[in-house]
Amino acid sequence: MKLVARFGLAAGCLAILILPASGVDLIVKSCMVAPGDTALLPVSVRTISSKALWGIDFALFVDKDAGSTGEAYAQFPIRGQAFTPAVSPKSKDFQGIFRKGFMAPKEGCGKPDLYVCMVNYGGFADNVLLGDLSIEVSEDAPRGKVIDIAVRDFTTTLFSETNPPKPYCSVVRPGASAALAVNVKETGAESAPVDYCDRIPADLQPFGKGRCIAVPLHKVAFGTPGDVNADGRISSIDIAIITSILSGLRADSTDYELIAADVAPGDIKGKDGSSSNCGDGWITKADADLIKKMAAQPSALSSVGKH
Ligand SMILES: [Ca+2]
Ligand SMILES: [Ca+2]
Repeated sequence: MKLVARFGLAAGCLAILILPASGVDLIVKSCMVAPGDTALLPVSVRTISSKALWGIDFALFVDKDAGSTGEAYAQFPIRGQAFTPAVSPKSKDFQGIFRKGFMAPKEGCGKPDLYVCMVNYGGFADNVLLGDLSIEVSEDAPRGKVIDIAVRDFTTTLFSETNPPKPYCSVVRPGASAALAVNVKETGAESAPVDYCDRIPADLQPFGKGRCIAVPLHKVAFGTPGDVNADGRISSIDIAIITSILSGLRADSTDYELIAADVAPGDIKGKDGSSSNCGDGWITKADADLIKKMAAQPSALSSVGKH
């Protein structure tokens, strides 16, 4: 099998990843969000192939952890808006985003909280932003906690043409699947393996930024960007922690610490204007510098990224 070597520096070490020459990386960035606010998680893909990505679908499951009232700490909005596509469909294209329509799961499978399907005739651009996931976080979500957005296999059901439609065939679907075009014609698409990335692939590491620590992907952390120890304020303690992360002295950093420390290059505002945050998926000196600014001037984060 033809193999492609991908090189990069991760956690200060030379990492050489050997991956199949064909496939798709599915990248869902993590986000820090205050309790009671809405998190926006950018979803992007890139094709590890010279062939164009034609279509992709994936089923998402949110951790069901809940507070004393029984309300889940994090969930997709009830009415639409759980996924906002960033790719405009052409006449033949298809975009489907479902929260319902799945039958009781088969053994070993679950019922997804959200299913996203996108087909783009002629292919997507490479390294394309597909859209943004919206996730509502409850008021009683505890600061410092992290929940996961998983991609897993699921059961779906096909319906007959009767009125009302009757389910007639239950199908187990892979958690994520993709189709690559063999050529530019509308025939010959082939299925491709999807890697739901836990970290941004090392070869996408920003160049010339010095030491880079990869931040966990597809997670929502409850708290304030830059408040690395989740004590409700940004202080010298947070500066000390990110300094130790960057120096390699804190190898056992938690997911929360890493997501909270990834503040640069700037913020992404929530739909309601609240301060949500998605860093670039890497902790570098720029993050330490910005946290130092934030400790001295709490508005430093919101002033970055506006230009
Ligand atoms: Ca703090
Ligand atoms: Ca960063």
